[in-house]
Amino acid sequence: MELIFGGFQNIEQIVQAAIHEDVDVIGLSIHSGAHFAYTEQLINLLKEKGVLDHFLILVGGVIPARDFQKLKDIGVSNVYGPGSRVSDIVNFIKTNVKK
Ligand code: B12
Repeated sequence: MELIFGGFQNIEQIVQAAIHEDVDVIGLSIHSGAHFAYTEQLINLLKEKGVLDHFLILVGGVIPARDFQKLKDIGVSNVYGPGSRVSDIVNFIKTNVKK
């Protein structure tokens, strides 16, 4: 896998980079408690551009377990909170990447 670490970009920059680099997965790492706001913004922008189907969307970081399903309901493929095993994340990506 090749990883493009975006650093601390805003959602517009992340979407622009994902489209430009033609990535398979967009992963957000959010520790601030603002996971709904950022994730909704990401999904809405991808929808607006008509490219939501192109990407597997993953969210990780300090996300309470009670929010996992709500994030999936708005379009996230999977959510990984603290203590997640990297091997599980890698396996999920390998199994679910869309191309
Ligand atoms: C280093 C650090 C930072 C660095 C991050 C630098 C960097 N480039 O990564 C900096 C200084 C930038 C930072 C900023 C902030 N931090 Co900070 N930070 C930490 C710290 C010390 C370590 C985090 C870490 O790397 N852990 C090691 C990794 C391996 O574990 P992890 O982050 O839990 O990740 C695992 C899973 O969550 C998951 N995962 C995480 N991200 C992703 C992404 C994807 C795509 C996937 C698939 C999986 C995944 O997989 C990992 C493996 O299991 C923690 C305290 C701690 N000991 O955890 C606080 C901590 C996470 N930070 C905290 C806070 C509050 C913040 C800020 C909100 C501070 C602020 N007011 O701005 C910001 C938020 C930044 C953001 N945009 O989300 C709190 C969160 C509290 C909460 N929400 O309940 C913590 C817990 C500290 C604390 N006890 O108060 N932080």
